[in-house]
Amino acid sequence: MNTLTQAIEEIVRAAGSMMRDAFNDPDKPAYSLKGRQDYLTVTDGAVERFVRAEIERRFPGDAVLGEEDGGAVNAQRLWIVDPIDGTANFARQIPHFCISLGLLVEGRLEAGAIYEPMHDELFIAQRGQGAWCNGERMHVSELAELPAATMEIGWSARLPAAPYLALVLRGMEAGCSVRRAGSGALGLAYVAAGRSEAYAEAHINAWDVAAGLLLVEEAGGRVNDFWTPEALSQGNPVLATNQRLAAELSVLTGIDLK
Ligand code: LIP
Repeated sequence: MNTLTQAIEEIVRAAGSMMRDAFNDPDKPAYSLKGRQDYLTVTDGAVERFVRAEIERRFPGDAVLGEEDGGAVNAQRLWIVDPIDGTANFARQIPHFCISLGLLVEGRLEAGAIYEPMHDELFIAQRGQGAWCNGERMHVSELAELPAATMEIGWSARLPAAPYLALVLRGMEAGCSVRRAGSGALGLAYVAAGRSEAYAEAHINAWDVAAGLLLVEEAGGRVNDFWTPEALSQGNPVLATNQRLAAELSVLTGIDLK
Protein backbone atom coordinates (compact mmCIF):
# COMPACT_ATOMS: atom_id res chain seq x y z
CA MET A 1 0.00 0.00 0.00
CA ASN A 2 1.30 3.44 -0.89
CA THR A 3 -0.19 6.91 -0.78
CA LEU A 4 -1.84 6.50 -4.19
CA THR A 5 -3.52 3.17 -3.48
CA GLN A 6 -4.28 4.28 0.08
CA ALA A 7 -6.10 7.34 -1.25
CA ILE A 8 -8.01 5.23 -3.78
CA GLU A 9 -9.03 2.78 -1.06
CA GLU A 10 -10.20 5.57 1.24
CA ILE A 11 -12.28 7.17 -1.54
CA VAL A 12 -14.01 3.98 -2.71
CA ARG A 13 -14.66 2.75 0.82
CA ALA A 14 -16.29 6.06 1.78
CA ALA A 15 -18.33 5.99 -1.43
CA GLY A 16 -19.29 2.40 -0.68
CA SER A 17 -20.67 3.30 2.72
CA MET A 18 -22.81 6.00 1.06
CA MET A 19 -24.15 3.35 -1.31
CA ARG A 20 -24.75 0.80 1.45
CA ASP A 21 -26.60 3.34 3.62
CA ALA A 22 -28.82 4.32 0.68
CA PHE A 23 -29.44 0.68 -0.24
CA ASN A 24 -30.48 -0.12 3.36
CA ASP A 25 -32.54 3.06 3.81
CA PRO A 26 -36.20 2.13 4.46
CA ASP A 27 -37.15 5.06 2.17
CA LYS A 28 -35.52 3.54 -0.91
CA PRO A 29 -33.56 5.99 -3.13
CA ALA A 30 -35.61 7.39 -5.97
CA TYR A 31 -34.73 6.18 -9.43
CA SER A 32 -35.54 7.09 -13.02
CA LEU A 33 -34.70 5.70 -16.43
CA LYS A 34 -32.16 7.46 -18.68
CA GLY A 35 -33.30 5.13 -21.43
CA ARG A 36 -34.54 1.56 -21.90
CA GLN A 37 -33.19 -0.48 -18.97
CA ASP A 38 -30.75 2.37 -18.17
CA TYR A 39 -31.36 3.22 -14.52
CA LEU A 40 -30.30 6.36 -12.65
CA THR A 41 -30.71 6.89 -8.92
CA VAL A 42 -30.13 9.93 -6.74
CA THR A 43 -27.28 7.98 -5.16
CA ASP A 44 -25.35 7.74 -8.47
CA GLY A 45 -25.19 11.52 -8.59
CA ALA A 46 -24.35 11.95 -4.91
CA VAL A 47 -21.53 9.39 -5.04
CA GLU A 48 -20.03 10.87 -8.19
CA ARG A 49 -20.07 14.37 -6.67
CA PHE A 50 -18.33 12.98 -3.57
CA VAL A 51 -15.63 11.29 -5.65
CA ARG A 52 -15.05 14.42 -7.72
CA ALA A 53 -14.64 16.49 -4.54
CA GLU A 54 -12.18 13.95 -3.10
CA ILE A 55 -10.07 13.91 -6.31
CA GLU A 56 -10.08 17.72 -6.37
CA ARG A 57 -8.94 17.85 -2.71
CA ARG A 58 -6.32 15.08 -2.85
CA PHE A 59 -5.05 15.48 -6.44
CA PRO A 60 -5.60 19.12 -7.45
CA GLY A 61 -5.22 19.62 -11.20
CA ASP A 62 -6.20 16.06 -12.10
CA ALA A 63 -9.19 15.64 -14.43
CA VAL A 64 -12.25 13.44 -13.86
CA LEU A 65 -14.49 11.61 -16.33
CA GLY A 66 -17.65 10.24 -14.75
CA GLU A 67 -20.67 8.31 -15.99
CA GLU A 68 -23.15 10.88 -14.72
CA ASP A 69 -21.44 14.25 -15.17
CA GLY A 70 -19.00 13.52 -18.01
CA GLY A 71 -15.75 15.47 -18.10
CA ALA A 72 -12.40 15.60 -19.88
CA VAL A 73 -11.23 12.92 -22.29
CA ASN A 74 -7.75 14.23 -23.10
CA ALA A 75 -6.08 15.04 -19.79
CA GLN A 76 -2.60 13.87 -18.82
CA ARG A 77 -3.89 12.52 -15.48
CA LEU A 78 -7.49 11.36 -15.78
CA TRP A 79 -9.60 9.69 -13.10
CA ILE A 80 -12.50 7.64 -14.50
CA VAL A 81 -15.39 6.85 -12.19
CA ASP A 82 -18.57 4.82 -12.36
CA PRO A 83 -20.23 5.78 -9.09
CA ILE A 84 -22.54 2.80 -9.11
CA ASP A 85 -21.84 0.04 -11.60
CA GLY A 86 -24.82 -2.26 -11.55
CA THR A 87 -27.26 0.59 -11.09
CA ALA A 88 -30.21 -1.52 -12.18
CA ASN A 89 -29.38 -4.00 -9.39
CA PHE A 90 -29.00 -1.17 -6.86
CA ALA A 91 -32.32 0.40 -7.90
CA ARG A 92 -34.16 -2.95 -7.71
CA GLN A 93 -32.71 -3.93 -4.31
CA ILE A 94 -30.39 -6.60 -5.71
CA PRO A 95 -27.13 -6.49 -3.67
CA HIS A 96 -24.70 -6.82 -6.61
CA PHE A 97 -23.17 -3.44 -7.45
CA CYS A 98 -19.95 -1.51 -6.88
CA ILE A 99 -18.02 1.69 -7.40
CA SER A 100 -15.26 1.60 -10.03
CA LEU A 101 -12.43 4.16 -9.97
CA GLY A 102 -9.42 4.08 -12.30
CA LEU A 103 -6.51 6.42 -13.04
CA LEU A 104 -5.14 6.89 -16.54
CA VAL A 105 -1.77 8.62 -16.80
CA GLU A 106 -0.85 9.68 -20.33
CA GLY A 107 -3.46 7.27 -21.66
CA ARG A 108 -2.26 4.22 -19.69
CA LEU A 109 -4.07 2.64 -16.75
CA GLU A 110 -1.86 3.09 -13.69
CA ALA A 111 -4.10 2.23 -10.73
CA GLY A 112 -7.69 1.40 -9.93
CA ALA A 113 -10.14 -0.14 -7.50
CA ILE A 114 -13.57 -1.72 -7.45
CA TYR A 115 -15.38 -1.78 -4.11
CA GLU A 116 -18.45 -3.94 -3.53
CA PRO A 117 -19.91 -2.59 -0.29
CA MET A 118 -22.54 -5.24 0.44
CA HIS A 119 -19.87 -7.94 0.89
CA ASP A 120 -17.11 -5.49 1.85
CA GLU A 121 -14.85 -6.64 -0.99
CA LEU A 122 -12.12 -4.26 -2.14
CA PHE A 123 -10.39 -5.18 -5.41
CA ILE A 124 -7.37 -2.95 -6.03
CA ALA A 125 -4.33 -2.83 -8.32
CA GLN A 126 -1.45 -0.60 -9.30
CA ARG A 127 0.54 -1.29 -12.46
CA GLY A 128 3.40 -3.62 -11.73
CA GLN A 129 2.29 -4.16 -8.10
CA GLY A 130 -0.18 -7.01 -8.55
CA ALA A 131 -3.93 -7.20 -7.92
CA TRP A 132 -5.39 -7.67 -4.45
CA CYS A 133 -8.75 -8.53 -2.89
CA ASN A 134 -9.04 -7.53 0.78
CA GLY A 135 -5.26 -7.81 1.10
CA GLU A 136 -5.00 -11.25 -0.55
CA ARG A 137 -3.07 -11.48 -3.84
CA MET A 138 -5.38 -12.33 -6.76
CA HIS A 139 -4.64 -14.61 -9.71
CA VAL A 140 -6.83 -15.56 -12.64
CA SER A 141 -7.99 -19.18 -12.72
CA GLU A 142 -5.87 -21.93 -14.24
CA LEU A 143 -8.94 -23.61 -15.73
CA ALA A 144 -8.29 -24.81 -19.29
CA GLU A 145 -11.52 -26.52 -20.40
CA LEU A 146 -14.48 -24.55 -21.76
CA PRO A 147 -17.03 -27.17 -20.56
CA ALA A 148 -15.92 -26.36 -17.01
CA ALA A 149 -15.61 -22.60 -17.51
CA THR A 150 -17.81 -19.76 -16.32
CA MET A 151 -18.18 -16.78 -18.62
CA GLU A 152 -20.10 -13.57 -17.98
CA ILE A 153 -21.48 -11.80 -21.03
CA GLY A 154 -22.66 -8.26 -20.42
CA TRP A 155 -25.63 -6.69 -22.09
CA SER A 156 -27.16 -3.27 -22.37
CA ALA A 157 -29.95 -1.79 -24.45
CA ARG A 158 -27.29 0.15 -26.38
CA LEU A 159 -27.14 -2.75 -28.85
CA PRO A 160 -29.78 -5.02 -30.43
CA ALA A 161 -30.50 -8.32 -28.70
CA ALA A 162 -29.60 -10.67 -31.58
CA PRO A 163 -25.77 -10.44 -31.40
CA TYR A 164 -25.92 -10.80 -27.62
CA LEU A 165 -28.07 -13.90 -27.89
CA ALA A 166 -25.80 -15.32 -30.62
CA LEU A 167 -22.77 -14.90 -28.35
CA VAL A 168 -24.60 -16.50 -25.42
CA LEU A 169 -25.53 -19.43 -27.67
CA ARG A 170 -21.92 -19.85 -28.85
CA GLY A 171 -20.74 -19.82 -25.25
CA MET A 172 -23.30 -22.38 -24.14
CA GLU A 173 -22.67 -24.62 -27.16
CA ALA A 174 -18.97 -24.56 -26.22
CA GLY A 175 -19.97 -25.85 -22.79
CA CYS A 176 -19.49 -22.65 -20.79
CA SER A 177 -21.72 -21.69 -17.90
CA VAL A 178 -22.88 -18.31 -19.24
CA ARG A 179 -24.15 -15.72 -16.79
CA ARG A 180 -25.06 -12.06 -16.66
CA ALA A 181 -25.11 -10.43 -13.25
CA GLY A 182 -25.60 -6.77 -14.22
CA SER A 183 -22.27 -5.19 -13.25
CA GLY A 184 -19.54 -5.17 -15.85
CA ALA A 185 -16.97 -3.93 -13.32
CA LEU A 186 -17.67 -6.79 -10.90
CA GLY A 187 -17.61 -9.21 -13.84
CA LEU A 188 -14.03 -8.08 -14.55
CA ALA A 189 -13.07 -8.19 -10.86
CA TYR A 190 -14.28 -11.79 -10.67
CA VAL A 191 -12.09 -12.78 -13.63
CA ALA A 192 -9.11 -11.27 -11.78
CA ALA A 193 -10.13 -13.15 -8.63
CA GLY A 194 -10.32 -16.47 -10.49
CA ARG A 195 -14.05 -16.77 -9.84
CA SER A 196 -14.83 -16.87 -13.57
CA GLU A 197 -12.78 -17.36 -16.72
CA ALA A 198 -14.03 -14.46 -18.85
CA TYR A 199 -16.02 -11.29 -19.10
CA ALA A 200 -17.14 -10.16 -22.56
CA GLU A 201 -19.44 -7.43 -23.84
CA ALA A 202 -19.98 -6.11 -27.36
CA HIS A 203 -20.10 -2.51 -26.12
CA ILE A 204 -19.19 -1.08 -22.72
CA ASN A 205 -18.16 2.35 -21.49
CA ALA A 206 -14.73 3.38 -20.22
CA TRP A 207 -16.04 4.03 -16.70
CA ASP A 208 -17.22 0.42 -16.39
CA VAL A 209 -13.79 -1.04 -17.21
CA ALA A 210 -11.22 1.56 -16.09
CA ALA A 211 -10.34 -0.38 -12.94
CA GLY A 212 -11.31 -3.92 -13.93
CA LEU A 213 -9.03 -4.17 -16.96
CA LEU A 214 -5.99 -3.36 -14.81
CA LEU A 215 -7.11 -5.84 -12.13
CA VAL A 216 -7.21 -8.63 -14.73
CA GLU A 217 -3.82 -7.72 -16.22
CA GLU A 218 -2.18 -7.50 -12.78
CA ALA A 219 -3.79 -10.83 -11.84
CA GLY A 220 -2.06 -12.50 -14.82
CA GLY A 221 -4.98 -12.47 -17.22
CA ARG A 222 -5.45 -11.23 -20.80
CA VAL A 223 -7.48 -8.25 -22.03
CA ASN A 224 -8.33 -6.68 -25.37
CA ASP A 225 -6.88 -3.35 -26.48
CA PHE A 226 -9.80 -1.32 -25.13
CA TRP A 227 -7.97 2.03 -25.03
CA THR A 228 -8.32 3.12 -28.64
CA PRO A 229 -8.56 6.89 -29.36
CA GLU A 230 -12.38 6.80 -29.19
CA ALA A 231 -12.56 4.60 -26.06
CA LEU A 232 -13.15 7.45 -23.64
CA SER A 233 -15.82 9.19 -25.70
CA GLN A 234 -17.58 6.24 -27.30
CA GLY A 235 -16.67 3.04 -25.44
CA ASN A 236 -15.60 -0.24 -27.05
CA PRO A 237 -16.05 -3.99 -26.91
CA VAL A 238 -14.38 -5.69 -23.95
CA LEU A 239 -12.92 -9.15 -23.39
CA ALA A 240 -10.98 -10.24 -20.31
CA THR A 241 -9.91 -13.85 -19.78
CA ASN A 242 -7.58 -16.15 -17.89
CA GLN A 243 -4.42 -17.26 -19.71
CA ARG A 244 -5.30 -20.84 -20.56
CA LEU A 245 -8.62 -20.19 -22.33
CA ALA A 246 -7.60 -16.87 -23.90
CA ALA A 247 -7.17 -18.10 -27.49
CA GLU A 248 -10.42 -20.10 -27.53
CA LEU A 249 -12.42 -17.30 -25.95
CA SER A 250 -10.99 -14.74 -28.36
CA VAL A 251 -12.18 -16.89 -31.29
CA LEU A 252 -15.54 -17.56 -29.65
CA THR A 253 -16.23 -13.87 -29.03
CA GLY A 254 -14.48 -12.48 -32.12
CA ILE A 255 -12.58 -9.99 -29.90
CA ASP A 256 -8.79 -9.87 -30.27
CA LEU A 257 -6.66 -9.88 -27.13
CA LYS A 258 -3.52 -7.83 -26.61
C1 LIP B 1 -23.18 -1.24 -16.71
C2 LIP B 1 -23.41 -1.17 -18.19
C3 LIP B 1 -22.83 -2.39 -18.86
C4 LIP B 1 -23.58 -3.60 -18.39
C5 LIP B 1 -23.40 -3.72 -16.92
C6 LIP B 1 -23.81 -2.46 -16.15
P1 LIP B 1 -24.27 0.74 -15.13
O1 LIP B 1 -23.27 -0.05 -16.09
O2 LIP B 1 -22.90 0.00 -18.74
O3 LIP B 1 -22.80 -2.29 -20.24
O4 LIP B 1 -23.26 -4.75 -19.05
O5 LIP B 1 -24.12 -4.84 -16.47
O6 LIP B 1 -25.16 -2.29 -16.25
O7 LIP B 1 -25.29 1.37 -16.01
O8 LIP B 1 -24.88 -0.22 -14.20
O9 LIP B 1 -23.39 1.74 -14.45
